[in-house]
Amino acid sequence: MATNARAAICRGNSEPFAIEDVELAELRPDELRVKIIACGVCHTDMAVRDQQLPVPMPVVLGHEGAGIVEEVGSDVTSAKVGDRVVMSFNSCGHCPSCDIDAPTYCYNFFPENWSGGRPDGSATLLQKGEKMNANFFGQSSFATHAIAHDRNVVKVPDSAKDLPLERLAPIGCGLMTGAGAVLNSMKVRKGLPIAVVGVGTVGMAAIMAAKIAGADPIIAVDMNDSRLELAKELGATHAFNAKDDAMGQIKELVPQGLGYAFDTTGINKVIEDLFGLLAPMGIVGMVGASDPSHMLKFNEAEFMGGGRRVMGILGGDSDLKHFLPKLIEYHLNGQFPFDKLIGYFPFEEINEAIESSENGTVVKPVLRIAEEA
Ligand code: CXF
Ligand code: ZN
Repeated sequence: MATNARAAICRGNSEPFAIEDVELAELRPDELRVKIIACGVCHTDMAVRDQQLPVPMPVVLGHEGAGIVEEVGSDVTSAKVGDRVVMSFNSCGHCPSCDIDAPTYCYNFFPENWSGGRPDGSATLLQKGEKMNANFFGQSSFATHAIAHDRNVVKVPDSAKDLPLERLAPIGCGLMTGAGAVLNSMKVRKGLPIAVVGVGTVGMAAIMAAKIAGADPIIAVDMNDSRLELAKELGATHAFNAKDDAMGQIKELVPQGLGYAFDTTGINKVIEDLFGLLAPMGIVGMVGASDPSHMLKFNEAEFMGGGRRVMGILGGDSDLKHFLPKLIEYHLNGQFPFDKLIGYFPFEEINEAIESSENGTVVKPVLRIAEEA
């Protein structure tokens, strides 16, 4: 039996998101139906709206959903009916990357997450009986209900039973990307200096994780002074405004060079400058969305001679089933206070939530979609 739901439909950037009636398809054996309690808003949703990513439209976006499982297919093992879950990106489970628990580099990432339906082309969502593009990041959580998959659902651990789902919703995207880049990808070492350029959700998560790792100093760079203040609250030991020769200030502070430089801007000049500030064996980690035509230039002798590394990082190399519970534990211990980034909006105010992210007033907007009973 199809399930009726309400979903925010994106028809591009010439019109606002509109909340309309839709129907969910029947579950396949590896799928779950989740009643969505809350969903974070991410820049990737806006990139799709602006048609910078090849996702078919119109579409139901939203990929930071948290909710309660209402129904499970016969093969599902990750959660059962009534469980509280968070959702993240989907992966195929049978490619060379998934084989080594590196699902962010799934060979089938596009069909699993961005094709508008299941990899076989079938619809997870319909409107008036016609296919509606959905299954975005294996969920499409800007909706009252979503179909998710065994591989992209993580049950909230019992230790976090008192944490509201609306707070946990955003854990499966920018937060895990920034924290994972520091803890999993670059494996930041205690006592080494790190610079984080761009302190949106990803950069702030990187700063909190750098503090967990014991990096020192932890340098935040951004153009927004109030964000730099917040970065300091979350663990940055120094904060430089990019307008005030931040690269020069880093050089002065850390003359021996940076152990780690983490770029969230995707601007090639910034990445090249950061490369020039690396100590021997230093790593530049890159997560920023960049212009697809851009090329990077760096000195071959410095690259090879000092064993320096330039590292492209997707999703913080997160193996969801292990890493998301670990981040939740850090939060419970007070070491990952990401709630300081969140601003809440009712579902009906999805367009205002998006606006708040774009004008920089809220770091991480989260939509409240239903009350948690
Ligand atoms: C994603 C990219 C792929 C892995 C998880 C996070 N970014 C979403 O905005
Ligand atoms: Zn995202």
